[in-house]
Amino acid sequence: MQTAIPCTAMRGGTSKGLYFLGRDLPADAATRDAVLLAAMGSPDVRQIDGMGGAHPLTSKIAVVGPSTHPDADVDYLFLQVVVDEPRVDAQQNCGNMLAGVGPFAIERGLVKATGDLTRVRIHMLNTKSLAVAAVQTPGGVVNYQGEARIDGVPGTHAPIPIDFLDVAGSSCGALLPTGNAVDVIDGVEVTMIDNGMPVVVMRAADLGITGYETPDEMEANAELRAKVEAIRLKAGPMMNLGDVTKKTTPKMTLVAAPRNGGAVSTRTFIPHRVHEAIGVFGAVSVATACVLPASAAAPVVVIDPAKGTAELEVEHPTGFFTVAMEVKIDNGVVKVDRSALLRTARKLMSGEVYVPASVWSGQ
Ligand code: NQM
Repeated sequence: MQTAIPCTAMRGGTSKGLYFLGRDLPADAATRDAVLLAAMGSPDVRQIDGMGGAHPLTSKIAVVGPSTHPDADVDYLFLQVVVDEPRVDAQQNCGNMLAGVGPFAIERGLVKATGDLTRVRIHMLNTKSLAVAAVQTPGGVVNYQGEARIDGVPGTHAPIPIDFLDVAGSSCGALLPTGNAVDVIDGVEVTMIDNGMPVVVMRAADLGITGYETPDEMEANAELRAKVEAIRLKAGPMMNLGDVTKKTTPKMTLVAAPRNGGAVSTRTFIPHRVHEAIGVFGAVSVATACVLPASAAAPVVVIDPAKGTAELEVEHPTGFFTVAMEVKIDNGVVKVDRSALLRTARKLMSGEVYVPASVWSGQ
């Protein structure tokens, strides 16, 4: 016997996963997590008995429902299904899966399309913060086709611009949780920052690499992985995240001078696999570190004086991530007024996912 659960598979930005209406999943979190592990085929490095894609970036879940926030249209809970462990992490947010939330909410009738462009106000439950996504809805129907290109995704698609108002410190309590633009851990200068995602920013050269290695080369470097993980475990409590041994944050970004005309080059452990690009909130946090004069990134950052810091191009292994920011620094105190970026998303499949009835027999 199996239980059929309505769901939609979508690419959101450079990630891919299953989107559910909250009401279609078990209300109890432990049963819900068991259902999601079964749906994705975890724990198993190949996720062969489920829908997961055998990588953290393709083992993601969005749970969407009516808003519990007065200024939002929908609630969005992101859940990372760990590929090779029986674990579902509800602590981190995901700005890539976020890109699919607006289209999904409109298609599933949670939000009514308003003219050619529908603004969907999204309450992000993981970080208790708000995003506004602009979804093209000509004739009241979500349009996925268009000319917007994001690096890490082949082809072009309809643009989904997303604005964030209040993400600074949303996981760590402050943009700079230690109060410092730079700290030293294991002899390495680090900037611990949270502008939507807890990230430890370090110079790649200080870890003995160039910072231009491929994700495969970095994952094959056991000495590097051990050094980065040792720093991460010490950074966790300093960032008010507690013991992060079993958590998917903080992310670890190694920066180097830009090579392709951007502001900085990045490679990011998320936190054990290396990202093929960079996460959305990860990029926003790194871009913010880039504009802090005393940060660990500052010595390698190149800001084009003609363009300033209103738009920063973060280089990553498969291209660029552009972050638009309004940041003020007054007497050394950093205030982020707004960040914004462009994503695309595409509905891939809509139907039902099956889990053994022994895991959940349904409502
Ligand atoms: O930082 C990967 C992704 C992410 C998260 C990760 C993300 C973000 O690329 O907002 O999008 O860092 O785990 O989907």
